Amino acid sequence: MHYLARDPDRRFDPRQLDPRLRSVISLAYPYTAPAPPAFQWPDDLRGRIASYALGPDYHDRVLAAARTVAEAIATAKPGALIRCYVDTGPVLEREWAAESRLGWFGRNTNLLNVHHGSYFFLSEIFTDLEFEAVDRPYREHCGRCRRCLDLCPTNALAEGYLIEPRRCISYLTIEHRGPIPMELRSGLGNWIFGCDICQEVCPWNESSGPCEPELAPALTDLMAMDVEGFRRRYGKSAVKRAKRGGLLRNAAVALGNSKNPAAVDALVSAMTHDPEALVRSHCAWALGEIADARSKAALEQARSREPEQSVLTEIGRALEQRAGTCAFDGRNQHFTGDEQLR
Ligand code: B12
Repeated sequence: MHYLARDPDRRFDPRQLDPRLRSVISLAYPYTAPAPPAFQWPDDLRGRIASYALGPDYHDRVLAAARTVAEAIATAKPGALIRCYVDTGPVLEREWAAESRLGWFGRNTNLLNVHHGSYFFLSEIFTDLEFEAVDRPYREHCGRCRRCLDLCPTNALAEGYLIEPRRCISYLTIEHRGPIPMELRSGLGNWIFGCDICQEVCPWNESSGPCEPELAPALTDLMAMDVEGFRRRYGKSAVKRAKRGGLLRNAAVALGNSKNPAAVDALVSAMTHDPEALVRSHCAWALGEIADARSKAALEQARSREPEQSVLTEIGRALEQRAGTCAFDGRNQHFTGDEQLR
């Protein structure tokens, strides 16, 4: 996310963008968030997608809504300078929204308000119009609650309203390119695009009802998806940002986390045929996590024909992992040297 470090002056002061600007109008656009799914993970091999990314790409929806407001302003004040933003420009959206009293800056680092929790998008209209400022006191309602901090599986949140994005599942599954750091893979669980844990556990958030299974894609189907299939399924959704390779990488990690032997065939097939080394290497890792005779045989076979060093390294590691694993009830049992002696 190096783009965040670009143009810091413009980020902090929109007048650097255009000196005529005088006001920021902050808009909040609520979205619905289904409850954690009813399906039985890891028996049912489905991946979770953050609720903001279910349905059509929010950028289009939110920008269209902001433009409707902008047009109303333009009609009332012909000739006014008006610019709309959603996520796209160098704009600190939560800070403007907090200044506008749309909510408070929550411990999970999202903006929260008492009506919608944190399930709303932000957008802004920058304008040269001046308004009479009506200030209201800033109140925060997190109190001593620290559920989001305690329940984040990768410990991405810290005291002081801070996030370490490089540990955040949302960052890892959407923005991060390349391999998922080894020590964070298990924390991803079955999240394959974004994550809602720090929102789901927040007492201010309410779900809109049960998560239908079709909102949680079958992971083994995803592993077989080619570029065209990805474009057809996710071309109009925010999920396209992860790109096909990123999404399949995440799905492979989720399948590895499931430790469910029903994932083996799809993983072996993708490790053998997928055109992207990133996907093949994460399939190798996942096979190392699943105690099943087929995964060991497939890893050994792949080792003899894999051209990419990065994948070979993962295959080697996975085979070592398999050597320290014994099949028991179809689930992995990991031993340290001491435990094996007992
Ligand atoms: C980069 C980014 C991310 C990154 C990094 C997140 C981050 N905290 O910076 C990642 C990929 C991890 C991410 C994840 C998510 N994101 Co995001 N993300 C953004 C984006 C594009 C930029 C954020 C930014 O500028 N960061 C820069 C750094 C410098 O900010 P910072 O680390 O938070 O620190 C600064 C401020 O926060 C401030 N600050 C720190 N502490 C405090 C305390 C108080 C009281 C105040 C006033 C200020 C303050 O000072 C710091 C220095 O300036 C914004 C859109 C935008 N343009 O604003 C959306 C945005 C913040 N994301 C959004 C969403 C929905 C999410 C997710 C929920 C998506 C998901 N379900 O997976 C998760 C939530 C994860 C989390 N707990 O934050 C929404 C949030 C809506 C809301 N209600 O708050 C936004 C506003 C997009 C939008 N247009 O709606 N996101």
